[in-house]
Amino acid sequence: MTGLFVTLEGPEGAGKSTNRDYLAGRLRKHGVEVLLTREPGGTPLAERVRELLLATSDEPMAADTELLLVFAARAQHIAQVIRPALERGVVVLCDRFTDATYAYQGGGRGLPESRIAELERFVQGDLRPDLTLVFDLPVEVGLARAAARGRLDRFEQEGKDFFEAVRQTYLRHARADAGRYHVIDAAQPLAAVQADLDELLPSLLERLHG
Ligand code: Z5A
Repeated sequence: MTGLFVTLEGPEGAGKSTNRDYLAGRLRKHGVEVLLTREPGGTPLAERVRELLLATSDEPMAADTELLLVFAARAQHIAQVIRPALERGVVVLCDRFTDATYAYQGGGRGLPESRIAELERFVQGDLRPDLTLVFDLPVEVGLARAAARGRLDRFEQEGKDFFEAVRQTYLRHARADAGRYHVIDAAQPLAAVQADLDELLPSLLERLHG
């Protein structure tokens, strides 16, 4: 039996973590085994790489260094956590994955998509998410939510253009593959976002048991 690999994506403050926990609760009510994880991170070693990626520093991080660190953490996460869970038939709910690399290192930093695609093939082989939920919202709304939390990390200190490019990259990828992506209006009140997730639940359960 193989599990289901579901990723949650979107710009800052889109509600990915909040809704990942909500979806996990709904699935568990149906007796489904769920594993919650995140990127960058998801294992002790990958979490250390996350710290490097998010920390502000006097030494600027080259865009290629950032890209390679993201994929180094991902290689560890896949080997230690994601593949073993999927092989056990578990539903993996992952807060960000390679779509974030296309959005942040591709759209935001301007690295060529072909370079990201090459690393994607190298690190992931044929592993791709079965479903990607894109929580979409205007950049200013997300940044306001992130700012309300206090101290900003290295990414959150980027300007509005960076985040607009991130958002547009997510939307472009979603338009190109309607079978894998599901875009959710994350600017709605939380209850409305979660009602949208409730509507998705039957098809998720069907994919799992079908
Ligand atoms: N990154 C990268 O560059 N390349 C990669 O390949 C990967 C990642 C994988 C860390 O990610 C950084 O790594 C990220 C990109 C980069 N950039 N940054 N920064 P992260 O996911 O840990 O960080 P994040 O995007 O900043 O997460 P976040 O701001 O915590 O967002 P969230 O998880 O989407 O939101 P949340 O914590 O669920 O909600 C934020 C707040 O909004 C919270 O107070 C909620 O109660 C509130 N909220 C949520 N939904 C609503 C609605 N609908 N209405 C009102 N308020 C709401």
